[in-house]
Amino acid sequence: MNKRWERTEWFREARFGMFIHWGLYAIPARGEWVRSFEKLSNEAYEPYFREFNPDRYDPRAWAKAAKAAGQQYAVLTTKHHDGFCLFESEFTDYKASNSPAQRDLIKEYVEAFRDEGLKVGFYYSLIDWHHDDYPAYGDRIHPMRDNEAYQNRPIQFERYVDYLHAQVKELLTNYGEIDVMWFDFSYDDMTGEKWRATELVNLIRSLQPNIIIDNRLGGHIKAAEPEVYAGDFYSPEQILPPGGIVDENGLNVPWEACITLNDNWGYHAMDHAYKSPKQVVRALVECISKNGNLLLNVGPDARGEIPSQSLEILTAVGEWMRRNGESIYGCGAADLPKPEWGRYTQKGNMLYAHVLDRGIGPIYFQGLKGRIKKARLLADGSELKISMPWMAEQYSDIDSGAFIHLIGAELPDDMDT
Ligand code: JFZ
Repeated sequence: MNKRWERTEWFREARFGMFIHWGLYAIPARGEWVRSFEKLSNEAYEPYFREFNPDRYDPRAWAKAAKAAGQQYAVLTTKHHDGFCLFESEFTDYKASNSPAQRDLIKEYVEAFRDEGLKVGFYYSLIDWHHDDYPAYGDRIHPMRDNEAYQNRPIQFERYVDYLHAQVKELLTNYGEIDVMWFDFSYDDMTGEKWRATELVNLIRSLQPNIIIDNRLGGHIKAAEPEVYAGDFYSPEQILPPGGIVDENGLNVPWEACITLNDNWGYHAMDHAYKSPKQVVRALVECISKNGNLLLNVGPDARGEIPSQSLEILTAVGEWMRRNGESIYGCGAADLPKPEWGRYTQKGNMLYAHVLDRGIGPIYFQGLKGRIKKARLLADGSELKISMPWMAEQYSDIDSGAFIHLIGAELPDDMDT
């Protein structure tokens, strides 16, 4: 079995994680790209650093919310594109301990989520709009892209790459065992060895042998000679891939769709376009039905609290997961065509039928004639009569505002697992 498949075993079991985008940008409250969109200079953005004091920051509450939602791991922004570090670093003054927060926010996050039994991940931005040696020339996203004086300043990009490597070493040395390293993002010619990615990944693997890394250093996860920095899982963003993700030999590659609860990653005071719990559950089921994970994002506010709308959705999803999580954790795609009425997930010889779009009349299980040993409704354990032509009778239309209900059909032992 290849190392990637071994390393990602817990990840493919966990299936559902919490993404957390949090930093200075929570104060302007217009999303984490506010510096770029509004072309804010370091000086214009400085007041937020001087003001950042998340007095209601309680990562234990975050961890409990994630656990109650059924999420098994979390990934928190240690540094986003604005360059502000939530962690203690000897290589910069632009960090939480130098702001009015005066604390190592990452240390508290790691301890709180570990205490709740969740796996812990770090997001780290390759892009850095604050660092003096990060280029703005020819850059379509840097806040100072139109400022000639800034563009023509003498920079030493290798000095920035040294800084990047040194901070990753701090993150993976000072906080115990870390489970996920989530880099973001390579673009245009800023990719791969521009970050000295092979050297970086070799460093990471020497510090944290069991860690899994995303694919955003710029490599390609393929069977034959993947780059050292190709990563362990693909990270489709705000999309659910049409099918699963496979390598050139058609073999499954681990992947994780990262999706926002509203329309922004970082806190946005005017963004009330929240997905419903049912939409989240449907997305989760779809990911697993295609052998993928879902990393669902929350953007805490400037005081350090997850928005109440987000918490309400997570609580509702958690109730569904409490009753139906068996059809998610450790499950993957079934070797069956997608049924009209929804999606299948499968684990071993247990098939889970997620009835998402209930039509008129009975539910048909095409291709399963003679292969269903028994069927139970996961939500309450009740028996479902499966009869010719392999339809579920007595399947009352229980879609009365409840979520998707499941039919856990235990298949004959001889079915290929
Ligand atoms: C990136 C970040 O820019 C964003 O703020 C958030 O952290 C998200 C999870 O990751 O979003 C991207 C990534 C890639 C591209 C654009 C935005 N891209 O390839 O154009």
